[in-house]
Amino acid sequence: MSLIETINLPILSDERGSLSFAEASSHIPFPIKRIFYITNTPENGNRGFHAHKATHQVLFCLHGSVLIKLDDGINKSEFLLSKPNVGLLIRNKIWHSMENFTKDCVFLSVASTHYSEKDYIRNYDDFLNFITKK
Ligand code: T46
Repeated sequence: MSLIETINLPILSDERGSLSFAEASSHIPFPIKRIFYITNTPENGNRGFHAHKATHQVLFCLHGSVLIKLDDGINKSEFLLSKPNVGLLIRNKIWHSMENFTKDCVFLSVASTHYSEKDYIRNYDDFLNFITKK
């Protein structure tokens, strides 16, 4: 089973450039509580390797590219994020990593929660225990 759920944003291009937009609860399937972004990534760098108990996110790569790997404890999927108008939905309880960043990558996440370290599961065995417990 594929874990890939992409969101295609409108893209309005003319001689001045390209404009995309996202609205909460229509393009983004949750009320947005937070955004964060990552820049200055070393070539082929990796980040993530965790899951969230409650947070849903949509990830975007506004420039460059990054390979996103998803794992629900049974199924694994990969998606190369490389188009500024294409987002990748990561629901809660999905182990994910961001790998092979290009040096010029501009990575953006819109998230459904405020930041809390308590929402993170950073150990893979803890993740498997969390998703199998009732
Ligand atoms: C995720 C992936 C896609 C904050 O204080 N506030 C924030 O909103 C965020 C996102 C992070 N932080 C602090 C927590 C750590 O001390 O920033 C530091 C680096 O965070 P982390 O090592 O979790 O970064 P990544 O790139 O591994 O993961 C990030 C997000 O944290 C995470 O939610 O799903 O991007």
